[in-house]
Amino acid sequence: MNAIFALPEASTQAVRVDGILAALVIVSALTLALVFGLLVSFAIRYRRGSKAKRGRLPEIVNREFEVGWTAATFFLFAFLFWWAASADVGALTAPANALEVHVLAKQWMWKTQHANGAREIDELHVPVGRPVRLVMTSQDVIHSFFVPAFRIKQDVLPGRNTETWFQATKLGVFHLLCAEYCGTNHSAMRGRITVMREEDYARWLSAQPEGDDLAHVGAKLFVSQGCSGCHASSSAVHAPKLEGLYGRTVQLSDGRQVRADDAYIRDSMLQPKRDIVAGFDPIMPSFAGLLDDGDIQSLTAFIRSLGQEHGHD
Ligand SMILES: [Cu+2]
Repeated sequence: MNAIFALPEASTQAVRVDGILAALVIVSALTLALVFGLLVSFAIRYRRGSKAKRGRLPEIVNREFEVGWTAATFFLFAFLFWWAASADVGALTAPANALEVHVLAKQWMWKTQHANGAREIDELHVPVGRPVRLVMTSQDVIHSFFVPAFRIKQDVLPGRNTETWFQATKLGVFHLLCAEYCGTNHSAMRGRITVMREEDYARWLSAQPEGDDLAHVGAKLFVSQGCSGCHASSSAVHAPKLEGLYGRTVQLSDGRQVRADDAYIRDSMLQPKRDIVAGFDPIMPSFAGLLDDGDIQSLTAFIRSLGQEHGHD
């Protein structure tokens, strides 16, 4: 019990979620008190043998009263739904200026990678007061990225990207847990999120060993996996150009339009026959089994580095 009340409220989302929870508890408690109050008072007043007046309903209970009461409660519940749903939906889309961190989950650890290439295992260092966007995927089974102090929980799935974001409001070290049963050592799949001052974070980041950043790794894969044979701008093969692709709307040959986001780029590598770009032949082979999730993250980062139409909105 004590642990619940001792849980830190360490992100903007935590403040939002706690506000909704408090409001729901208060509304529920008031409703409960009203219903039980009436129940008990009526039971006493109209008990068998009491002298209370029985018969017709009092004047106040009329049609307008019923309509008003029903409408008022309807709008109250519609408001509660909108309020809670907008907080959940808002947790999915990060602000455009968010720091980007890639998360790779596997049995049984969390691997995180910062934009400059710095890597961590079961740890994540972030600055306070800045939105951090997490782009996550799993190497094996379903995991779930759960930070109780931030009130965020997002499933991490094999074969696709999921996203969430947070903005830490307190300095300190917070638990990172896996909230989806993922095998024998599920309960041991935990990490730490360290929230630091902006300048401490910058110092920490520059002290990390120079990892190749994702886009760099992706550029090497682009050549070694043979992508450049068709997709390089100098190639003679008729294949879609990748410059400026990221974030753009793509016209497909079957008339659909899709946005070239992480999911589209991933699908195009693994299931290239699914979304054929208008004006091109379905000649690309699938890279399923040839690229692992880390490779796909790197290639996606490389494609994004080739130019972007507009930010993540
Ligand atoms: Cu897990």
